[in-house]
Amino acid sequence: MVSVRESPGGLGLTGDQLMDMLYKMMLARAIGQRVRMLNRMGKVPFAVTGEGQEAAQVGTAYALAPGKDWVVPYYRDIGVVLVIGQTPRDLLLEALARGESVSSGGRNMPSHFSDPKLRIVSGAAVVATQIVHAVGTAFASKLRGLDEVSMVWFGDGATSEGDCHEAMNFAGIHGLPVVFVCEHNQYAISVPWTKQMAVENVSVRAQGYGFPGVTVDGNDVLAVYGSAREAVDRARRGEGPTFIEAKTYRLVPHTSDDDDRRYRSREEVEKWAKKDPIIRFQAYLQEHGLLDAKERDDLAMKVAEEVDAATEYAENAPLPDPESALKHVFAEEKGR
Ligand SMILES: Cc1ncc(C[n+]2csc(CCOP(=O)(O)OP(=O)(O)O)c2C)c(N)n1
Repeated sequence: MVSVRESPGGLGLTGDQLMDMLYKMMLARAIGQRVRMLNRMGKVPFAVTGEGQEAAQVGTAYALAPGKDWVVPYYRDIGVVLVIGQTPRDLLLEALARGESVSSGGRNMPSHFSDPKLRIVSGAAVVATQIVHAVGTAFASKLRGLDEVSMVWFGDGATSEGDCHEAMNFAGIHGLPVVFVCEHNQYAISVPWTKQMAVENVSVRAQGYGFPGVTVDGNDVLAVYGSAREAVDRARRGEGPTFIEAKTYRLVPHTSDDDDRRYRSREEVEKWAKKDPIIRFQAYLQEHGLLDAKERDDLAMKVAEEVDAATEYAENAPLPDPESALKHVFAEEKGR
């Protein structure tokens, strides 16, 4: 397993970029928590968020060129879309299904992110279908001779789907500029990873499709970034795909409809809470003299204020016009 513990300068990141990474991780956590709270208040019908997976999300997305590369997230990827340029307001409008939400104007399921100007590709709830879509955008970029990379995120359960194997096979054959990111959070709802794969590291599968696979500590944002940087650089050089397996843990139930006490112990969750990627990164920055306790608390305050302001804005924003419910579903008559 790759565990990059390099000096802050070693990965070519500036102090400002390191602080921005921490900020995006904290913002992703706070937005996830807010969406779950709004669900308990009866305001968001369904919440699916990614608390615990912020390092895997922010570390990978940070290697992309926002607005130029193709971003194909899955439902937990609040950290990904924040790095690419979505705002807390965008995310709260999306969660509350408001008409002005850029994702789908309130039509799609919550957490099905999309943003045409940022090249965030809309996904479906059907597990692993987005992996094929990302191979499609990568194929188009290659055919057109464009210097674009596609990155796609998915869970460990998604690696059992035919779509994942077909996508990897096609990408390997055509040497496509795509990076596969498996956020291995150890469960597919209640099914543990040991019932999804008979290998210790799912990254070994990449070899079967003719490209490199790497397993990384998914709670170490710099280790994740290091492997993503290398994968994106490879893709841009025309050397084809890479599979990154970021080993992490979902600290919250699968969704607001799930009771995780039915299939995992509190001791296990507690054990992983001690490896919280945000606390780890804060400690790392403090050790390197890049963050002190006051700056950390100020950042937490700024994040809380932004999420409050975004919530207030989104709660007051109008719901979609009921007339618009079938928009983009059926072909529209000419002239309408
Ligand atoms: C093809 C398909 N099968 C089943 C489901 C129901 N389902 C939704 S999420 C999920 C678990 C996916 O697990 P994983 O890929 O590990 O991602 P995680 O949710 O753990 O992040 C399942 C089975 C679905 N949406 N699509």
